[in-house]
Amino acid sequence: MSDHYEFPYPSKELESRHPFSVYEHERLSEEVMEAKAKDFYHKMDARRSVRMFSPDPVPQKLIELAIQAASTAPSGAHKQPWTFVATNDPEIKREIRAAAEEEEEKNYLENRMNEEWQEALAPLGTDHHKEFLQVAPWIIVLFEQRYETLSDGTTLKNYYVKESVGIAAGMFITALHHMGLATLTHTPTPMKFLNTILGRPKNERPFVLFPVGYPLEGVKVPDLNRKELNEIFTTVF
Ligand code: IYR
Repeated sequence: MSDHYEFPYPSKELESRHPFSVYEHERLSEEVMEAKAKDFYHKMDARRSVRMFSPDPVPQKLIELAIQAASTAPSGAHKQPWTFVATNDPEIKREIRAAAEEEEEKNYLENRMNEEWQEALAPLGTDHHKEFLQVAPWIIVLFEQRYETLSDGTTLKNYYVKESVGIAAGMFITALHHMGLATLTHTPTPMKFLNTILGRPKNERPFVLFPVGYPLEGVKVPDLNRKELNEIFTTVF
């Protein structure tokens, strides 16, 4: 098994102190791998962020499954430093919309986002109106846990929190798209109001907010192009 390794993992000593199991993995032929990879790429390339959702309800079970998929993300020291807070409560969604629009008015109308930033957003045509926060059946806020608080009140540090939560966010978006739902990565900055509205503790900081639902039928999206492989990829041999 480990002919190539002078220092096999786990060492006997390590395995005597911590549990390990054999990773089950089915090796596929390269043809099958390529077919699966192409399918997946095309599926992912069809994903778009949308800014108008249908009000049609989405069962909570589907949201839970996407969150379970997201929570399989790798994380620093396997701390899984995230909390997904979901609501479909009309009053809470209304409060979130009102608070988000208040912040966004400062961003857009009082130039808290500078001219260069607003110019970069011009092709997307975003503004301070965030109706989708009330129309989409679900709002899910992903909080990063900057540290962990134990029941005796002591705190434990988390590691690579932004990297870990960013990966989980990507997997959440992927899981939603895979099951046929749409979302938008929304950051109504500053987002501290989400702790108050959603009653989250002070070790948690909002990372990103996701309205989730079906896209509104006929919804339009900016006609954007994705970078070609040669613009984002290089090799070094
Ligand atoms: N948070 C604002 C502004 C915004 C910023 C970026 I960078 C975007 O890609 C899109 C929007 C908003 O949500 O409108």
